[in-house]
Parts: sequence; structure tokens; C-alpha cells
Amino acid sequence: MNARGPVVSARGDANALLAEIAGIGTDPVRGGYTRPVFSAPERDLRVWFIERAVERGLEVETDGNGILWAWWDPEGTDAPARRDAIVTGSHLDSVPGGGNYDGPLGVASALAAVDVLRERGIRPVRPLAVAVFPEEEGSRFGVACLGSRLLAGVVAPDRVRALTDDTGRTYAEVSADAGFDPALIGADPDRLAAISAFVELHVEQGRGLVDLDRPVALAGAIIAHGRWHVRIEGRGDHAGATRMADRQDPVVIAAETIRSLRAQTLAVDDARGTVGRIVVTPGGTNVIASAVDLWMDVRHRSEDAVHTIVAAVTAETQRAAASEGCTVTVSEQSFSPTVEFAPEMRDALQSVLLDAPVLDTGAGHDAGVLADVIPTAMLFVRNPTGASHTPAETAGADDIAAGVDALSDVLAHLLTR
Ligand code: HGY
Ligand code: MN
Ligand code: MN
Repeated sequence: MNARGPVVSARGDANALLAEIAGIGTDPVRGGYTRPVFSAPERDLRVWFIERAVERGLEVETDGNGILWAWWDPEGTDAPARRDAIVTGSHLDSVPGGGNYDGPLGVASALAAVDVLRERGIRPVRPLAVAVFPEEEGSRFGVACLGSRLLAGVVAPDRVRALTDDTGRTYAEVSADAGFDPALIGADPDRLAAISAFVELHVEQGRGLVDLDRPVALAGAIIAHGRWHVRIEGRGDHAGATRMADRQDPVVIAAETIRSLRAQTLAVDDARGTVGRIVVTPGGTNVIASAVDLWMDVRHRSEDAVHTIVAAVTAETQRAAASEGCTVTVSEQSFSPTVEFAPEMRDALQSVLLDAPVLDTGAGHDAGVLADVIPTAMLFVRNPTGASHTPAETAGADDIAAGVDALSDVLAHLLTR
């Protein structure tokens, strides 16, 4: 018996694996799950993953970026010779109040697929790894897909070490407290060179499969998306003793930023613009704020459209701030260009999956980051609500099983070529 139940989890059953972690990181205030990187819930999820991987005979390592790699090596080979590896997996961290499928479904399905491949008698001729990427959501340190970006060398380690969470603690401090060595983060070209394909299974974040009435799809593209930190500074004062004409109220400017983002986004067909997080300082009901921090998330298939929207909102915000006697700084936290998944790989997998539909997505993924450096594909599993980043996110048991079968078919194809 181990921390979470029977010593040997149900074989080939992603539903059972997900059920084992359903109690980890539940959020009694927001609902759903809150599992930020380097938190106790995320640590528990890492322990769960390692237990489930080791009981499957996988050799687990944690690299300098905190990425977990659980290896199934071909018989008769040893670790240093790993090359042409096939990697699958996803993430275990969540947004605040998220669902139990965004990330964990891909990890559980990958573990279950190892069972299925073994049951089918597949003997890989190349290594297979199940990987877990940390801080995919960027919920703690602000940069999305932080682990995969570090691995790919597209974010500077010094910048990452200095990133702060909402308590002001740096990545370096928090990761060290969690038992990692922040001096070790950074690009790992040798590891990337040893990987010949990456496949990520993920719950669909949208209703494409519901509308098509299909359980599983392949990903076509991820639309460009980025996040910008807007800091507005004014003059704090007393809510009752300060005449309206004498105010420099940053909250008023924040309202203008949000109005402007909505208007600029609606003016561009199929653009998406969101402000989901605002921090007012000091945050008293009877206090005129001294500063406001808010974060914009802007997405569109055209990268130019994203940058045009952000520039227009910045200009309108700065004009409003000048008239209110406030100052504004807008800084880009992360940006992901539009990603087209490798067509030749996608087409090959489509034949393996008997013409699974191909869907684009507005959600970012580690697969989107790695697609620049490794042939990468994604599988989506139907989400009946289509909702995500909310407790309403879901996936049906039969569709989850269909996803495991599809991932197993894809991995069998890639492992035995
Ligand atoms: O924000 C995203 O698109 C992803 O869920 N991290
Ligand atoms: Mn995700
Ligand atoms: Mn997500």
C-alpha cells in the first residue's frame, strides 16, 4: 500500500489513475483544483507520478529544469545510449481553481498507454519516456510553459531565477526550498537531440469534438498568444477626504485598460482578449489605491494582430493615465507564436488513427513550445462542456479510454518504425 491506495494501480486505466489524484490540491474557496508549481499539492502529484512510473518498471529522473522523465528502455540497452527516443506526457500544475483534466489527463493517459503497449506485446526498438513539465500554466511565476521553454533554451535562466510569485519570492528561492537547484536550469540540447518525437494528449479546451461527435482529434495549430503585465501607479489617499478633482486613481485607469482591451479585441475577427487577474494596492474599501497590477492575455492566429491589439490598448491606457496623473508600464511576460504541428507527422498519425479530425486550438501547451525543436503532435480528448480552467472542465470515461487507445496506437507506430 502506498500513499494513495493500492500498490499497483489499475493497468491501462487512465480513469482510475485520475481518480487516485482527485483529492490532491482541491480548492475549497475557488472550487476545482489549485496546484501551483513547487506547492505541496504539486509535490504530492510528483510523488504520485514517480510511484506509478516506478511500479511500471520505468526509470525516473528529474532534470535540472524540474522536468520528470520516466523511461522505458528497449531490452539490452542502457541509459547513456538513449537516442531516437519517443516522448509523451504533459503537466500536473494547474491554474487557480482549474479542472482535474488539464494536464493530468495527458500524464495519466501516457502511463496507461505504457500498460496497453505491454499488454499488446509491443517491444520498443527505441526508448520511450513519459514526461511531466513543470509550470506549464505559468500561474505562479507568470511565464507559460516555463519548464519546456527552459529545456528548449527559449527563456533565459537568469530571468527565470529572478521571476517572482505573488508573495515576492523568487523562482530561485522557491525552487531551492522545494529541493531543486536553480543553478541547474537552462537549455538541454543534448537531451533534445536524443528525442525524435513528442506526443502530448490533452483534454480539448473547446467544443470542437462535441460538435463533430468524435472522441479524439489531432491538433492542427495553436494560435499565437501572449501575456502582458500592466502596472498603473497613482497616488493613494483617503476615499472620503479627497475631492474627485484632486485624485490620481489607478483603478480608474485599470477600468479603461479593460474597456479598451475588450473593444480592440472585438474589432478583430476571432481575437481573444482577457484580463483575469487584477491586484489593487493597498486594497482597502475606503482607500484610493496607490497602484494597480493587471495582466492581459491576448490571442489570435495572426501574431501581428496580437501585437496590434496590445499596442492599441497600451496607447489608450497611456492617454487615460496622463489625464489622470498616473503612470503606466506594460511589459510582455511571455509570447508564443502560432504553431503549426509537423504536417508530415500529423498526416502519418491521422492514418494511424483512421482519419481522426484535425482541430486548431486557442490553448497553449508544452507541445507548442517543443514543436520548434522536435517533431511534435497533439491528441485532444472530447470535453463535453468544452470549458477549461474551471471546475466545469470534464471528459467522459469512454472518451478517456478512447484517448488511451489512440495514444497507444500512435506510440506503437512511432516506437516500432
Ligand atoms: O493558457 C493556456 O492556453 C494553457 O492552458 N496553459
Ligand atoms: Mn494544459
Ligand atoms: Mn491550461
